Amino acid sequence: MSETLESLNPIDALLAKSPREPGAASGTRHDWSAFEIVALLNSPLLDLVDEARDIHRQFHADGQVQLASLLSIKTGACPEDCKYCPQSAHYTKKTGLERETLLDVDDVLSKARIAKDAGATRFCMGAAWREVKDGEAFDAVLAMVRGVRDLDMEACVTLGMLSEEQAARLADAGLTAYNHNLDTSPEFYSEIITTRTYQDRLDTLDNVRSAGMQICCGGIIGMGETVEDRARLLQTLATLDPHPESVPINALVPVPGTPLEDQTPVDPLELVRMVATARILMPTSFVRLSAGRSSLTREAQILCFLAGANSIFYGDKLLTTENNDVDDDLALIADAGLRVKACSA
Ligand code: SAM
Ligand code: DTB
Ligand code: SF4
Repeated sequence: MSETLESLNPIDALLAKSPREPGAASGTRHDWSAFEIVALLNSPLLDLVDEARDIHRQFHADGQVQLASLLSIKTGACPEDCKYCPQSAHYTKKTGLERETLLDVDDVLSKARIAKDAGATRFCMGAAWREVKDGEAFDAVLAMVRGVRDLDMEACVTLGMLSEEQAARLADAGLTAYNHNLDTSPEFYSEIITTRTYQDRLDTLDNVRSAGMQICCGGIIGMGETVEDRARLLQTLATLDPHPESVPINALVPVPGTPLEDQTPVDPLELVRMVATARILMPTSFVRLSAGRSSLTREAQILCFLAGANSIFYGDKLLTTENNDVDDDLALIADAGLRVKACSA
């Protein structure tokens, strides 16, 4: 008897429309509805993980995990008011975070070399800026990008908003990817950030794409959003064409002194659902298990790998908060039977 869409279980029915050929990036869908995504996020956990695993195996058969190291090259005193962020100047009185000036190019490159020696293949540099301003500081960042590329590492920066010209200069310097997160749904955005709009973020992503660079764009769960907000974030990402090459999924790190300090910690299984759904929607992307990983057990992290995560931030520190121990991470990857991804820079 042939199956009709109605006779399939809810996940199979939803996915019956999605082509699955490995590497068939042009066959991946960019027309997901929020309704379909909510249905995925709410589906029985093991069915969801099964489906994500299936897609993950087809598109990432090699079982590799990308190790990306992160460095804050300019910390604190940011004019934006992102409620989750310890680097916002709006909350400094309560967070007590010291502001720092831009690090020297040589210091940054020596950190990149250390990261490379420890096994990282991507080096990500973050600045607590609202936007890039042309001048000495941007020139120094361009030199950092060139230096990281000369080390044969992938280079990623996150510097806030960018003009088309600035994006072109970063591309010229050899930047692999630009990170610019949408963080949450368009509807919930103004509850979290009031100093810029969702459209501002989308405009910068457009400029990055026009300059020919990869996009690294994801969000945060655990900020008080609904499942519909999570779906709308994922829908915004999955309807970009092409999809972002990297999708960082962060669990809120509730930093004391920020307005979100008292948020209930997110259930790790919610993170698994988010990872699995991102994997199903964006089969070829790197889905990065990002902030909040240090509060996960080894088992929860392995469940995230099973659900399609294939990248982590690797190094003792994220930007201002602690990250997992590097030896523990290498042991975890080996124990899960996975392999560290070699550099494709
Ligand atoms: N200022 C730039 C910007 O906002 O694009 C770059 C740096 S910003 C710290 C990079 C990303 O880190 C944010 O978009 C957010 O997704 C994430 N992030 C910051 N604080 C976080 C926290 N407490 N928990 C989880 N993710 C966080
Ligand atoms: C991303 O999505 N998460 C990283 C990176 N991209 C820049 C930053 C996480 C920051 C967590 C809080 C902190 O350490 O300050
Ligand atoms: Fe500034 Fe970025 Fe933090 Fe927002 S997330 S306050 S823009 S550093």
